[in-house]
Amino acid sequence: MEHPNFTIPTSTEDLDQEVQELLLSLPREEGWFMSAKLCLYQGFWWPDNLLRNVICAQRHFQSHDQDIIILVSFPKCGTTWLKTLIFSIVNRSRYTSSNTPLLTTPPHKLVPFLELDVFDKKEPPVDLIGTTPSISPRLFSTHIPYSSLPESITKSNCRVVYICRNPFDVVVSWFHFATEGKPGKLDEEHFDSFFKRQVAVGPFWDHVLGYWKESLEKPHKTSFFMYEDLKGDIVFNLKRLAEFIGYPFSIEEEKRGVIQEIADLCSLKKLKDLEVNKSGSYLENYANNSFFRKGEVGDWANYLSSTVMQRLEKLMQEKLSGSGL
Ligand code: PAP
Repeated sequence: MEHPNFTIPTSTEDLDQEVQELLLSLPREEGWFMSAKLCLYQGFWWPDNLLRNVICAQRHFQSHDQDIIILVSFPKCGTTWLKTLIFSIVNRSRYTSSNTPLLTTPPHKLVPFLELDVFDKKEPPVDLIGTTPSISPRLFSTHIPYSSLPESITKSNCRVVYICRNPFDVVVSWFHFATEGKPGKLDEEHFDSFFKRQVAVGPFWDHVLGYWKESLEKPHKTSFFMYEDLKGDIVFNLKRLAEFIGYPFSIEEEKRGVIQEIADLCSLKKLKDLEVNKSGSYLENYANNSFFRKGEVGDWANYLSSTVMQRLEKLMQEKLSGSGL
């Protein structure tokens, strides 16, 4: 397969200097459950330490019509799950469920984040984004909001898959992720502050609505999935997903139960019990097992009184009003 010629930076020292200067000029705040400060860049709150990578991705990432599928999410909306599903769909003729790399490699390593993995390096990995990437099709993920995506993604024909989740379950999930191993109890104030304070890659509503609108305007380019829908009918949604990314299941595959096999392989229970996901850590900071918890829909109801629940539901309706979401 031919790949376009594109330049990747041999060194990003100039960019580092530029970002340091930019950081001084941007609004900065303490973030919700973040140890790093957040800065407001293009309308969204980014941890200081990721801004450079986002800018580097915006300037240097080149997508290619056929071979890239970009998986986008607000954190804690089902990123890890979607990575395993897309990886399995795309590679189903290469691997079976007994030899898939998913059994031995954490999902985040198989589908790297642009801003956390690919452009985190001083010299971005040439095997992945150089002129002749060793992997095809390339699969990437990102938390970058639509309006800040590298132009090459929005202008090319590569597919964008977005996964969204009920924000109240996102709060629960994020709380447990952030307080892992530390004392703390999730209370109603945490929910309030998630919507009032600065949250990494937030505001949540703007993130979701940016991709929602895009999926309505260009359904062939961006497809919008809900975590809850995947939970409700995984087979139906896997078919939809496979079709959208250009790897539809054949009737013969359906009959052989290939879809259900992928669903089972990527189930929370299966992934959580794998040794590779039980131990070790992703990017040093995050234990691999912290990406696999309960995976329940509606867990938030266990933490909220009906009064607060009603108030937050009203807030959600206001924020999403008129969007059709
Ligand atoms: P990230 O954006 O930081 O990568 P992400 O994977 O989106 O995190 O979110 C983790 C959530 O997805 C966890 O939800 P919980 O805290 O409510 O339990 C995690 O359990 C859930 N999750 C991970 N893998 C799966 C899966 N295979 N099926 C369903 N849910 C999953």
